[in-house]
Amino acid sequence: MTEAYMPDERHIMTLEQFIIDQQEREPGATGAFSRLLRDVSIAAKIVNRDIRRAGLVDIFGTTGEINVQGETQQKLDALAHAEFVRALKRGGECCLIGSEEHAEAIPLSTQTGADGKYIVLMDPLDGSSNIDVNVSVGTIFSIYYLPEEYGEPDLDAALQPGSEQIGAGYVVYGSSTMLVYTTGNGVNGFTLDPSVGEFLLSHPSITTPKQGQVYSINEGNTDSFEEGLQEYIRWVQHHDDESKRPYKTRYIGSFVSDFHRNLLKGGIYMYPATKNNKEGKLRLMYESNPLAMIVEQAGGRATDGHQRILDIVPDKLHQRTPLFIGSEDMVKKAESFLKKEPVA
Ligand code: P6P
Repeated sequence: MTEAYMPDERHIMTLEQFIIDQQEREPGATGAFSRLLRDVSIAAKIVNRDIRRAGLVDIFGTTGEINVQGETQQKLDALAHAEFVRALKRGGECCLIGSEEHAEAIPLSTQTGADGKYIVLMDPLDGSSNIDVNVSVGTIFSIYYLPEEYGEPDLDAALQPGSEQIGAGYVVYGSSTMLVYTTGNGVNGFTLDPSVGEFLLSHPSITTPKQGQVYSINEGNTDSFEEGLQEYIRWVQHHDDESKRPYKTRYIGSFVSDFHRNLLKGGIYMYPATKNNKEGKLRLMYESNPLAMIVEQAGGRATDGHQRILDIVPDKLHQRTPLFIGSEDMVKKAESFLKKEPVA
């Protein structure tokens, strides 16, 4: 008798199955959070499809609109925003969305009648000015509970410090498309297999090296960096075999991509206050907080140069913050220069 076909022994774990397994470890879990994550992953697949076709259909370029950030809105920014809103509205688990592409928070429950209890804050497509030149871009999302005291969700309900996030993640649309997320129990990465349309567990239990040899910053702004930061940049560029300096500079103008590389290989991403961005450029609620949760869960560190990002109490949806994020020892070293502490 011929042997039955035995599939490859590798244990193929889909994102859906992983989410269900995680849910089964949560006593009292209703499945609502799992469904919310499923809704996000569906939108990510649709945005991925749109991005991969961008060169072939008329979705390159700009909408002619200026978004709330005062930046020219790319067609794909608007498309990505619409896809995530549509998926979250259809799923019914989300009651309020905050998006880089929309000036005001978007309440969903009144429109759908659903009683979703999650708030999703997101940058639907970060780094989108890179799309026309085929450089990787990303989606970043942050998930909070709607606090008990709020009947109707409104913006105030969303303005919680990052330490209150119950989930955070990003999608990087690069040489492959990956979804990386945490719910506070470690960080896991899933790679989209386009042949089956599933995100498959490819990077279980991601941890980030305590030390790396890569620094990511726009050195075109050096003149406006505070003195301590200018000293730190000179320090990383100084030759020293023992500490493997000079470090490599890698900065591609797409935060998610720079962050993802540094997360896996070790490194530091810095966007400090500059003359043009006196509060820093990265947004607190839907860029810095979610990736700060991820990096801390992976053993890294994220501050504004002085205080933990996740401790910042927000007062505006689109507020910005200086950001130093990545390998713990590298962020601490940069902070020591910012404090103008004696350099060991
Ligand atoms: P600059 C993209 O607009 C973004 O928000 C990040 O993805 C990226 O790291 C940064 O801004 C690039 O900004 O000022 O260096 O061009």
